[in-house]
Amino acid sequence: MIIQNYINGVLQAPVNGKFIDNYEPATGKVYGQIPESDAADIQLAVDAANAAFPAWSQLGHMKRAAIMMKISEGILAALDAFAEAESLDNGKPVKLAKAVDIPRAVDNFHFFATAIEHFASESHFMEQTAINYTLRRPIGVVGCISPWNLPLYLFTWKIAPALAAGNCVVAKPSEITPLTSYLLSEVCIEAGLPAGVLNIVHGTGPSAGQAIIEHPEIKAISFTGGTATGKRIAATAAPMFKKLSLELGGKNPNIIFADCDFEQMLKTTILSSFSNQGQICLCGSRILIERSIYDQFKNAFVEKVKALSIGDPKTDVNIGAVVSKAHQEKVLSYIELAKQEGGTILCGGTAFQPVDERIKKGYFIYPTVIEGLPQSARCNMEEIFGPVVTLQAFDTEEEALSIANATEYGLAATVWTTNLNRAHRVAEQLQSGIIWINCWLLRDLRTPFGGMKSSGVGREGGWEALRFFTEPKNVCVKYY
Ligand code: TXE
Repeated sequence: MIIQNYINGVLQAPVNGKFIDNYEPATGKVYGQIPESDAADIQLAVDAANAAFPAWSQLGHMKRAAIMMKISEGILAALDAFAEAESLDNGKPVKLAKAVDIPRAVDNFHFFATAIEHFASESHFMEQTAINYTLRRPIGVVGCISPWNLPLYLFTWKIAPALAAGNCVVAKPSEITPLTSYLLSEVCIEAGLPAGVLNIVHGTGPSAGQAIIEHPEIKAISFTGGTATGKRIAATAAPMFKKLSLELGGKNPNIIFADCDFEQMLKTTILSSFSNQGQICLCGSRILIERSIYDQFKNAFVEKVKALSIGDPKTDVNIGAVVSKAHQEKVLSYIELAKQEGGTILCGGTAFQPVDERIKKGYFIYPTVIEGLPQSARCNMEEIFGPVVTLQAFDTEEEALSIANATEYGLAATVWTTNLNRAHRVAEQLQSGIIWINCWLLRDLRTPFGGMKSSGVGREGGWEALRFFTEPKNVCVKYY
């Protein structure tokens, strides 16, 4: 499978003719190649986007929405093929991609296509003097850069609002998981998206990604990825006064009070710990448990974790492969570090070595539960982004909050309690952009999505995304 760039409506090889290998994480084998694009391809994409912008921005939101609905329907019609491609590229179970990733990409286009039909701006009336109205116009050419953990899900989460608002887009998916964005370019062609409106350029972060960030005609950047990359992007883009939306890492607390609905909490905590092999920025990687139920929780949780099936993501398993050899090594090194830091491995703790010939060289890690680490341990402070969680006991609500807020991150938090007063009190004091009470990953696409502290800048979702991708302009009209 040789992937191509989608620039000016045409599938094409990179200008330099160079390609890089693409691996299947479940087998460790190269199964295809992707363009190693650089600044020359980004320039072609920016030229195409600039040329397409006047017509696309003036097409009218109803017509833009109609094309976006066709893209949504095109993904839905090929849902199985998209899900299999996502699993092949990322290592996640096909059933997860079918249930979550691809339906969400369908929804992203549907949601923002309809949202733009209801988007409105404000007016401010000055008694007997003047009326102000705020025009919200598309920015022009914008850049969208996405990571490998939820490839099509996050790619479309950025592209859809940008297009709906009337911008033209230069987008780069992660070089580790490019396949579904390539399939998306085929759907866009079939849906009749005008040439140059969306350009998908493949390649590495330092080459194609950096060229997007540095390009003076790309006026806004929406990025999801690691915090270190986010810092680098901000350092380049801020002096150019680009609009920035950064969705970065997390080290999310999952706070379990003794008065919770134990069964519901246990079932959901398995998912919030290990869905997508723990590679979701919203996973609850630090589990904080009220001391009176610590042992009860630990025993029940570890028993359930040991029962999770791991293996070929094409089959009916709970846990597939992690995304790459390098990532497998990074996660395993954190498990070694946890031992050095004095932690006890309650289950997992090693790579899974399959006997099945097809996946013998795949990148698997047993779901791992660690206890006995203080909050100050690196394994409790740094984002591991794999199937690894730590357990910590707390005695009081104040202590739970102080542990929860002790990291540099502030993306998401989960709270389990049946005490309504406590739920609201704790939610108010948690330093997180997203808080789930008695649930996890329950998403309404209209809500503001994003983190505080080192977890990012700005919010995505609903009106927030449409506001990000438009430039407000106040017009003050005096009358006599
Ligand atoms: O992500 P990167 P990596 C965390 C997680 C993971 C770590 C590193 O802890 O272990 O980050 O992962 C592009 N200019 N998350 O290295 O590098 C890159 O090509 C422009 C959390 O894989 O941040 C890709 O498209 N772009 C996270 C995207 O940035 C650049 C999801 C993300 O890659 C660039 C992924 C540059 N200089 C990792 N350098 C989450 N919050 O969901 C890289 N890129």
